[in-house]
Amino acid sequence: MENLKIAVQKSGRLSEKSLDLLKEAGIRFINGNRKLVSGSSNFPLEILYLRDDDIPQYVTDNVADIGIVGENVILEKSCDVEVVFRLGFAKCRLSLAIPRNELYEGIQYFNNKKIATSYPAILQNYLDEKSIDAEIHVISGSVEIAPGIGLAEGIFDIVSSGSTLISNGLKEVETVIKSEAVLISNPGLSENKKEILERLIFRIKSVRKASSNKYILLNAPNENLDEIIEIIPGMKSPTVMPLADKGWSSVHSVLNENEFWDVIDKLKDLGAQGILVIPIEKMIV
Ligand code: PRT
Ligand code: ZN
Repeated sequence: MENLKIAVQKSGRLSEKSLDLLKEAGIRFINGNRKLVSGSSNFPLEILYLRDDDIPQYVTDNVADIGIVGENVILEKSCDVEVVFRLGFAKCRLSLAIPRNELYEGIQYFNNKKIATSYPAILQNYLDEKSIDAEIHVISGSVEIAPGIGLAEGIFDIVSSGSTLISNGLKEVETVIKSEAVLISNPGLSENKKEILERLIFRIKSVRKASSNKYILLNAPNENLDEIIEIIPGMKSPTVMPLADKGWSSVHSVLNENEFWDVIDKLKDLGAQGILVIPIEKMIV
């Protein structure tokens, strides 16, 4: 059987999380010391370690079938790849920033100004949309120092906590796009590779779902059992077992993390006792 080839960042902000994701999906790597390629002993997957900027092109050219990369890189390069799954890590935004003391009254500020960036395509697109005529200065790193050394009046760069901007005396004035790590695929995968990709996505979803849900066990007074069951419906319906103590039942169910505290409060109001909440490792629905 053919292997599916996945390109991940060799070293950088996406590397650990990309490999963790594959590990959580139960995939074991052979010689996982990030040489150029490593295989898996238990899943038809080969891992290619590359610079993040090269990943979209490798996927377009079929050197890799799929890849994990920041959405910002895809948008900048406009390659022929499909985003098949949003991964939710490495979240950041691409923003325009200017020196802190400048007065900013709107996007017209940038008319006839110089903006330094490593993302000229996304920026040009945005400026065109807003009918702003600015000069784009492409630099590949340390964009945030450009205004300080007189290279540009503003910058367009990745922001996450915002502390890099602050420590360079800049303020964020427009957020242009939001980005996160995404799983991309070549649009023309063979049936066999598509099937492996689906299995991989299924595993990732199961792990994700499990981590956002908890297993809950509690003792409920029988007179409030119906109401309690309504609050924690679980995957199909909760398991209810009588306790030796008459008038009480043990209820087991699954609870979404987002509604956790709300539900716990309601359960306590309904007389639930001995509430135990346990993490779930995997969840197949
Ligand atoms: O060597 P290689 O080319 O593979 O890596 P790289 O240096 O190009 O990329 P890397 O590892 O820095 O980032 C990979 C991806 O992580 C990016 O393409 C984004 O999708 C995502 N990401 C998430 C970030 C950040 N957060 C981030 N904060 N990428 C860069 N930064 C930088 C930003 O450039 C700025 O200098 O961090 C600084 C801002 O951070 P704050 O927290 O001070 O606002
Ligand atoms: Zn890069």
